[in-house]
Amino acid sequence: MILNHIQENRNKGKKTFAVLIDPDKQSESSLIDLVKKLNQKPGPDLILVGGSIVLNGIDQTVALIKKNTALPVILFPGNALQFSAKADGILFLSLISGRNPDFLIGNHVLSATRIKKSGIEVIPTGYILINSGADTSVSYMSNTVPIPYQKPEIAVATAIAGELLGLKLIYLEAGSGAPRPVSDEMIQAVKKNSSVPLIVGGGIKTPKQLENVLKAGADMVVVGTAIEKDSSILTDFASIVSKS
Ligand code: 1GP
Repeated sequence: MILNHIQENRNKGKKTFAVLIDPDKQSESSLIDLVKKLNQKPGPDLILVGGSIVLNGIDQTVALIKKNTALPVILFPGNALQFSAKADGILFLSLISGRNPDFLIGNHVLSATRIKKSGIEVIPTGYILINSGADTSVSYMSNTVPIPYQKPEIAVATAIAGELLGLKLIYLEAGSGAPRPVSDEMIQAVKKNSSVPLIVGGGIKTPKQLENVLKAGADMVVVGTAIEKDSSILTDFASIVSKS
């Protein structure tokens, strides 16, 4: 079980490393090459698949990834269309920093029956979008306003609300390709005030940024763009996570 794995890692003081694959940013051959690199050790613990808008087929992408790796593949859907029963699990995201009912319950209703029937692991996740200096696809596509970068107290209150609603993970998201990751101060504040595992992603491009995010308290980190641009950083990033 994926959630158990993240929780157990956290209980042992270990961090979890996830690589995000956006199906639209890969050709079939580049995807196979990337997945082969992800299989090397040290490497990620799991693979997330999704994006704010995905035009290529999620199902084919997941099938191709599964064919080339034994790593768990988790859906990270931008909307109800992004589902594949071939995945091992799904982050069932509530966009709790936003006030758009479509991303709080609408897409969930559209996809719930199919997800339940598939039997894949469902991980209820509080998704909190932070303004990290640029407009992001997720903010535009979800029609929600992110939490201001310098307002950790709003992120904390939002994370607490998510936990009280029964969500099992909190994901602090700067947005894919963000100019900078979520601040250390905000990560520390959310970590201090929540007891579920904390995921941090968006804008992590350098070893130093990765170290800071981990040191500030992320239990799991997600890296997409930096690895898409240069997969040679993978070993470096994976060893930083495993030593943290
Ligand atoms: C985006 O948090 C993920 O949803 C990863 O972001 O592409 O900036 O690494 P990057």
